[in-house]
Amino acid sequence: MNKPGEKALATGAGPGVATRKGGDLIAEFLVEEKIPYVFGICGHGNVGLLDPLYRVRDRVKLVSPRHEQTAAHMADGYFRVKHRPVATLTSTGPGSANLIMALAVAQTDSSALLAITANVPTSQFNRGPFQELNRHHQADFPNVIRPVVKRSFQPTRVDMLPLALRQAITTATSGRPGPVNLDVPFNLFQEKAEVPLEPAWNFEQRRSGASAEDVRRAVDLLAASRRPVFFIGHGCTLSEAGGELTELARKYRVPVISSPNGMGCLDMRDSLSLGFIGRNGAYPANQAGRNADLVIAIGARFDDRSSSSWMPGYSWNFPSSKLIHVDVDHAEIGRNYVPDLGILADARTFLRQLLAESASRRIDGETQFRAHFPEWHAEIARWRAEWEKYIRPNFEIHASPIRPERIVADCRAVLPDDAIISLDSGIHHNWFMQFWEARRPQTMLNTWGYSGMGFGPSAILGAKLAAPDKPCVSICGDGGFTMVSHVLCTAVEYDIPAVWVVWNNFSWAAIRDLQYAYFGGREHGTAFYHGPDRKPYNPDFAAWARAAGVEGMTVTKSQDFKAALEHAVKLGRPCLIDVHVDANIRPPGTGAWALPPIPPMEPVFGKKHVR
Ligand SMILES: Cc1ncc(C[n+]2csc(CCOP(=O)(O)OP(=O)(O)O)c2C)c(N)n1
Ligand SMILES: [Mg+2]
Repeated sequence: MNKPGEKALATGAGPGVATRKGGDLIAEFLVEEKIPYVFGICGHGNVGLLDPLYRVRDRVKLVSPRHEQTAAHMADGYFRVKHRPVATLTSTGPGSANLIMALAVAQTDSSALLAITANVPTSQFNRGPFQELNRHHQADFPNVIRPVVKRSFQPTRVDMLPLALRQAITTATSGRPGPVNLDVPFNLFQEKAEVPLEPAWNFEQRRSGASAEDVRRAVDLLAASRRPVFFIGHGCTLSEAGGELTELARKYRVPVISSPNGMGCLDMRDSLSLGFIGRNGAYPANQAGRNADLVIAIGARFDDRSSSSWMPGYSWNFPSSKLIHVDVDHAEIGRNYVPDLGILADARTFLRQLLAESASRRIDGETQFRAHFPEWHAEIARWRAEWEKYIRPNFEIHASPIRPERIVADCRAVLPDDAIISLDSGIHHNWFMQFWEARRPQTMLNTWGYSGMGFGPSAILGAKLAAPDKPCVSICGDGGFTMVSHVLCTAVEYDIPAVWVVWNNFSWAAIRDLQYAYFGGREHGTAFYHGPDRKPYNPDFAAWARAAGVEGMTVTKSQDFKAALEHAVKLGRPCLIDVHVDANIRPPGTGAWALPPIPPMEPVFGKKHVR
């Protein structure tokens, strides 16, 4: 996308604009907006756009995965890594319906993409043609997609396309990013109009800050605090606020708790980084959260997983702790906890304002604002030492099947700081949110809000296209990988050297463990078996990979994993490692999580503490 003033109107606005087919107009818009990829699957409804895309194929590459869900996850992954949107293209009806789950993932994790869907010709609206949904309204796909996008546009004439395209990209990328739908009736690709394209805004351009009064109040609260913490989320990452966060945290020595999508904004090797909070968080983070007297939440939601299901004393202690809640989305401010100070602002702008305000508090040229909190840091160091003593020995154990900690440790040892990992939904993710040490922003891609399986193994393809020079590794469950195993074909077809580490525990282990814990230790429908004696079953994932043309390895001993991963990362071709992980070792809960009315599980390490 272009910065303001960087370019004139696309193809020469004003008199002399060529008469173009709607399909060409869309293709040219993608070129003008520097959208380098369309991830899409064909259908009779969108063939009218494939031909215009052929004409711009040197500037907009069409990648066709084998399932629409994967197309949208790829676009989502691309945006999370590069912060630039790409498009998906799907056909009328079922092809577009296959997008829904992946759009929900993008929506709930604030990831922008343009979902171009095709619909039936306007002249056939309400006649019930092939693949029209019309029970309540003609060509009603926008109503199907509505809850999972920021906005759905359905232009019905070619001359409506320029405005719809501009508004679609602007809406997707500005404010809180998210997916946007452009639903195009079939005839618009073919019909012509003499209309200029309109350039879009981009999300860099909207950086609203806090009022001067609110900035002063925030610094007053920080100055009066003795036990402050930052709680940062995807909003910090999206606003590319890592530099400002790091500067502010280090200058005043404010510790940082992070949600998974905020990880890496502060290098997690920094002693100020406390990791994730909640049931699957780190003990020092839960201790700091529940003992803090001031929480400054920036671009972070207090969802159930990062708040121990809002039960006081497990992760947070509002209202006895004060809360400053900063977000670009007013709907998130005060959703679960009423803040003492709610601020509608961009994360980076707000952090810059805090830096400027705290530096300006001078008397005789000396900064009067020296927030170092030595007692607070002594307490945190003690919690960190207790936690380390409890967990560290398990990182050293070699075994077969492999202890989960070894996978996390060896991934960290092998992968460079800028490598990108994607996680899926499942127990493997819990291990990574508890123990992964992200060192750079945009390097840990999590399906957080919607937790959709299939995201991780698919998004890694988009991530690799966004960052071809960085190793891109999907760590995914055996169940989740099976859901989208066709990603192997796309990697081969388009030469995308992604790596999949299949965390093979022969079960839907995250759910199996809930069943064990809540329902008398029984297992039913949550593990994979074969034969009369119910032996654990899975396909031979490595052979499956090889059948697709991907290098495949099986690792059953922890001693072998590191070398296998090193090989995979260096290979320069797609590669899958099937890793047999011990299904019976669980990440230690340090907060709580509740599924009412079942009573919550108490932490196994640490305990509730209401101030
Ligand atoms: C598409 C989808 N279906 C179902 C679920 C519910 N679910 C969450 S975790 C999980 C099990 C995951 O199994 P696996 O991929 O093997 O990962 P593991 O927990 O074993 O690490 C399931 C079924 C989901 N989140 N997404
Ligand atoms: Mg599994």
